[in-house]
Amino acid sequence: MTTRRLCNDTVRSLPASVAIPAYDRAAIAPGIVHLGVGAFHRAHQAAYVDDCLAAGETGWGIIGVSLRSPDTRDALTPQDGLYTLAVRGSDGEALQIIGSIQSMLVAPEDPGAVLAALTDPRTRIVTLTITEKAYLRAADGSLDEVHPDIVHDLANPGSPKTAHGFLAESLARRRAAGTPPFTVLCCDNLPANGATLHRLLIAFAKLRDARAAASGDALLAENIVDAVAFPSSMVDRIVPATIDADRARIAGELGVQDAWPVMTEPFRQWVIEDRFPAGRPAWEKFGVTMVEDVGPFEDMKLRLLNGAHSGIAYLGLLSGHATVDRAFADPAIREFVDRLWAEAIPTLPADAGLDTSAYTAELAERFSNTALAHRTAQIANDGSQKLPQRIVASAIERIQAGLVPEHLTLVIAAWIAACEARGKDLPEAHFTDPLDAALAALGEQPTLERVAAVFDLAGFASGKPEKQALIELVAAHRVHIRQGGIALALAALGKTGRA
Ligand code: CS2
Repeated sequence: MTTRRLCNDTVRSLPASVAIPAYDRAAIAPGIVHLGVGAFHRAHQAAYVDDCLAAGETGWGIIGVSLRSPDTRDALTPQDGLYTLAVRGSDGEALQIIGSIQSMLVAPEDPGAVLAALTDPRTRIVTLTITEKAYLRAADGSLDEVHPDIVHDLANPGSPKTAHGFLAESLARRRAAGTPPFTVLCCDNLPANGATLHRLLIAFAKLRDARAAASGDALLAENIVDAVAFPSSMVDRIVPATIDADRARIAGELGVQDAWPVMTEPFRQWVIEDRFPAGRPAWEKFGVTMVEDVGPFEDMKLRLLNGAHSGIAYLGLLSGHATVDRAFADPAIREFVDRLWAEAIPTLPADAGLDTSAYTAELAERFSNTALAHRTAQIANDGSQKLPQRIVASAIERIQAGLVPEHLTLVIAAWIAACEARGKDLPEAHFTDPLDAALAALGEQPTLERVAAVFDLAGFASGKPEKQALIELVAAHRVHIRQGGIALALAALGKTGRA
């Protein structure tokens, strides 16, 4: 087995079947700082940017920032930022070396270096994939002002920990230096993701401003409202976590080691609101859809793809299925997903030209991709952060329309049951959730009280008149799961009372 690494020196000697960056990496200037350089970013935005660089653009290299762990930097720096993207379809695997990430920074090691990259006038776009929980929202969706990291960042603006702290401080420094602001492009699975981050950042900036008022600093919050663009975007590509067998297989095919290749599917989609005052790569040349309002696309993706994903994950885990394709091949789960879609589709705007039949047909094909081995436990992580936009929002709208969101609420009940099954039918840390400690502290309770307590903790349907009806539906499913497992809960569908 080879010990040579994939890097600038070895990339030219890879087998001809492997696509390599067809451009001079040394001639590329950085233009994008990306926060959250996980596998998703490397399979999605970094691949689109790589296409633009290959087409001759030179000003949009990516500086990757990890807000927490050094793992990705440790894997990629010895490889000059290069890594393999393995595109796995039912007809085989295509390998491509991506060259768009030029350098990597680890925020906790050197926040000053991250601020330097963010304040560099060449940085004109900041993209983010930091996962839902890193936006630090309280149960009601507003900024969690008492979160220890927010408190830290307010007290130490020059050495932040959070995305909010980095964005606020660098925008303030750019303004002080007369450098125009960068565009902030959120790429996380949140509804109205750009507007949501904009709102949270203004709340954070107001807290900063209140502290700085005494020293007479200019108001940052106003600057963020007036001068900074936050286009929303819908991102889509399924990216299962890399396992050691993938590393071994890729090393065999490349003839050199890649410490962290990224696995993905052939499908990819990116819909972006076209508001980039400081310029942008010509993404539209590579299949990116530039629109005025991304809302309908975002809702369709969150409610149909991600909603079904969460359903498949929790129902799959409770039925003993380790991967999405296996769960989706289970006739009971397959039928459930079709009905879940039937419940969610009427909540999407009818006049936005969405072709939901074509979309769900394509989703069914993507979920059946056996080459991906996308683990149900991976999707099960952070349910409390994901379910509001994937499931709860559509369930509320169904009740508003006088209909019963039976299938949608079963996903919530299955989430609760899967959380409780850890350490019993499922391994202890099979998946995790920011609410784990709070959930564990609830202790024994009757089902209805427990479901209500979980809703309160997670902020599901917070302040909505439909909340109680949802709690009752979830509790009824929960009783069925307790009595006869997920099979009984599925068999009972269609027999619950009207909302
Ligand atoms: C998944 C998503 O892990 C999850 O929660 O639902 O990561 C999903 O694979 C992507 O959003 C697809 O674009």
